[in-house]
Amino acid sequence: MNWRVLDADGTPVASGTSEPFGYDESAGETVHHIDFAALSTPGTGFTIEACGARSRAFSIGALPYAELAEDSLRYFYLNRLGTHLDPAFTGGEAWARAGGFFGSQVTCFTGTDMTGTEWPGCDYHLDTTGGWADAGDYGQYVVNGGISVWTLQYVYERFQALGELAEFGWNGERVTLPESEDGVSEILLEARWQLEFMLAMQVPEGASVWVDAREDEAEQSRPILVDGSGLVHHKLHERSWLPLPLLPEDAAETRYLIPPTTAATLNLAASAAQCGRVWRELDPVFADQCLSAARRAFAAAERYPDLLARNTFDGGGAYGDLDVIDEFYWAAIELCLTTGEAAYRQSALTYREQLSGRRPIFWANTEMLPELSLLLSQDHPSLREQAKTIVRASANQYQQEMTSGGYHYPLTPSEITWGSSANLLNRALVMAAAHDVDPEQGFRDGVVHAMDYLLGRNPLDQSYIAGYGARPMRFPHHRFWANGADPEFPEAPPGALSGGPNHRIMIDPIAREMEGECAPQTCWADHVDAYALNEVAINWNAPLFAISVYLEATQANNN
Ligand code: 9MR
Repeated sequence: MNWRVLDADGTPVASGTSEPFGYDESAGETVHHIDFAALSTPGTGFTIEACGARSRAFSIGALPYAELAEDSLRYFYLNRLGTHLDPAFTGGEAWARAGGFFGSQVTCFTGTDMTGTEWPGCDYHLDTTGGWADAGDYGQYVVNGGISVWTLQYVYERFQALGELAEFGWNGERVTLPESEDGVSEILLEARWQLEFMLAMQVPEGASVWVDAREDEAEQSRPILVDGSGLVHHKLHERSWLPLPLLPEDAAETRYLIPPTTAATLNLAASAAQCGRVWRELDPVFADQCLSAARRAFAAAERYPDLLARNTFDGGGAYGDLDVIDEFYWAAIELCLTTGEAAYRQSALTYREQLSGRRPIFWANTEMLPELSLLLSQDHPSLREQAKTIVRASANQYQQEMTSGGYHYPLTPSEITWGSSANLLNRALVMAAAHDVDPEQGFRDGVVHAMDYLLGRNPLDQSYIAGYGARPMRFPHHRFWANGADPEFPEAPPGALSGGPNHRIMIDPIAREMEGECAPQTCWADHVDAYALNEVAINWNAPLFAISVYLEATQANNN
């Protein structure tokens, strides 16, 4: 088919013939490709004409990702608990609100879990005030906290390695926070807000705690009392799910520490180890606190390597994970990078042997994270060379998968599941790192395609990012951005990312209705009740931030 691009005055500025791709099953459409990359004149009001139809108007801008980078970081401030959200920092009055979950002195879960087992509780309280809400719920989960904090700190470390922090203003000039301090990166300050919560979830030295010691296949939990020193509680939430909408100040139910798990313990070990190096110069006391917590956590995880999280406690997400070798590998490498100690290196190599391949990054699949950290280090040349090979191989795979799909984006139908937007962005993160290593392979194009897809170049003609694109997501499943449920509550703020299409775990009331009726890429709705399709979450916004800053910086530097 012939196509042309018109400028705002209707003058043709580019034209060509489409390339038929054929039927794309995951999109449920027959697709043609057009390529107008040659058109780079900045302007607004461009449209594409083909087959007698006209596209929405679009712009061509010099640095389109800069504002998104700031908004996607502000997402985290907007989800802080244990603090009032001050309009000076919210990027708009609508998202300011009173705080809740102040003076959070919590103790261990007592009573009956979902498998019918009684839990006796523990004799200590932890002050867990602070941290971020995980998502549309106010639950707080160490497992998901770990990958999110790691991703923010990784962005910081990459800039630091390239010497580009100040050049792009990420030394405190881009996003203002209550803690802002001259020269200190807002990226680190925001990550610290959550990290301090995670540190507070660690069992005090010498305290005993009940953990679930059930065998692999057992349906019922089996509490045993252990020396909890260094272990980390899996999560913190109420006995049952809170209603929506709900202001944090109105949340009055008691919250409980859910028993420690090996995965939560290793999530703290990995992200606190990384903290131990990124804060070294800026705040040595905090860096020491992080590193010592990380060491204790790692030792505790080695003492109890099979405290596995399952769906046992109601009122919050499960964040279950039955394989923690990848978390062991991740934590060992981060500790090795921070301390340079041979024992951590040896331990990392042992866990690495046991990995079964390199899965795409996901909150439960963390074995690629340490490879990205290794790329930034000068200290372990042989590990770094191996990391390059591993990252390149994954990027090649994603690139190939991209070219075999009609919508030309690096995701496979099997990953169009709960949180698919982040699956896509995490693949983009690996392609971005591969581009750093090997700029000649076109990997950065894959990153751009991933972002184009999220911003609207998709079969639903939908931007999954609030405030961006022609038809942005507006009504997420969120207890405060709950305009979809109650007009008194705000819509999603700019820079918040929807979980995205999901054709695999269609368990919410909206998704259930669509099941079997939608092509994978179209199983989505901008609906407040669609928590499996349209929630937001810290581990999804973190790679959105990472990719926005990456695209902004690489575009500005022409690399
Ligand atoms: O992101 C999580 C996804 O991978 C799981 O399939 C899903 C069901 O267990 O849970 C998602 O995480 C949710 C968490 O359990 C509770 N807070 C909201 C999270 C995002 O929907």
